[in-house]
Amino acid sequence: AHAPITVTVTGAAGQIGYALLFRIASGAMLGPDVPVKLNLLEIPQAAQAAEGTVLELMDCAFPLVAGLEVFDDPVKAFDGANLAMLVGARPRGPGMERAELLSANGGIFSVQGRALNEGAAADIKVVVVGNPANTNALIAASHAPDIPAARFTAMTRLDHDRAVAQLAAKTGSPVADIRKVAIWGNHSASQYPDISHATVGGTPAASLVEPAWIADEFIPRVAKRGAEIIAVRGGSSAASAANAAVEHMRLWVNGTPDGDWTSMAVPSDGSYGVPEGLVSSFPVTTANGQYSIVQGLEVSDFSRTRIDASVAELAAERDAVIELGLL
Ligand code: NAX
Repeated sequence: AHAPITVTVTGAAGQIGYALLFRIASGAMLGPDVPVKLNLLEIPQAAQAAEGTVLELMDCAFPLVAGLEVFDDPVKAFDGANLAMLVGARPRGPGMERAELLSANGGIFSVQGRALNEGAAADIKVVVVGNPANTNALIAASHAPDIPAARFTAMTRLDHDRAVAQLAAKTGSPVADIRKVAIWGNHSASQYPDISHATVGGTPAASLVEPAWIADEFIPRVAKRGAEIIAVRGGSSAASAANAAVEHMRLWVNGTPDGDWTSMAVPSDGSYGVPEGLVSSFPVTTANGQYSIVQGLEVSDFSRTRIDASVAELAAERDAVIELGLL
């Protein structure tokens, strides 16, 4: 039998946490043969609500659940963690300045980076979902000197899935026919959803749609989908974000299928002119628990401008957290 994998989920009592924990416990993330120990981290005020979720998880009688525990101490919650899903973050309140938001989250992610450094398992893999996700991942990595920075990633799979869904709807094709959509840059409205390498049933996507649709409808629709969900649903994306977090980790652990890739925000190695160290989204393939940035893609002038604009925003966020003393 497979040894249990310890998965720590932060923000466990939040709406994404509520959608995520049941998927992990059911085996959707690591497969039907892998038992999971779930460590739920919350702030003290929300620990009781997380205990309520634990009661419900018990009541599902999931055969794969090998442990369920709630913590309000990050050091204990990350002790022995193989996978860490950092969902909890400080939301942007009304009238909150960007520096305030970065500083509040810097406090959270520096503490969690140190706690991971102290006790996580040697094979720890981290995905940051809580916003500003890319920069939060950068902060956590910088406070975990003994963990390779490459293990700290941020989630852009929701943006990737949104792009796939929009392209499928536009071309009237099944989602399963779509390959090689990519998200570049920051998980923010500046992101660049790219279909220049994508195919639909083997045909280049760019030959099936008008350039104006790409520039004026597809890109802004995907980049601003979060706001659209809030406007229509009256709450921010939750189940779709949880699904994307499951997919991010599932693919990282189990590998991307032949002939396709996923999108992940990872510390740049300088590929495609993205300054080294910035946690920026790239198309990546994964195998044997490791990811590699897809190399050698042609970058058009159209793509270059958009990648550079989003990367400039990431560099500005990094400068702001350096100024706040968080790196
Ligand atoms: P909620 O406000 O419902 O839940 C957040 C939870 O985190 C709360 O229960 C809170 O008590 C907890 N929390 C806060 N600080 C914590 C800490 N230091 N340690 C442990 N837990 C802590 O938010 P939810 O809708 O679940 O969203 C969570 C985060 O995901 C937000 O930052 C949100 O902006 C971000 N998102 C990121 C997405 C992405 O694609 N990367 C998409 C969806 C989502 O908007």
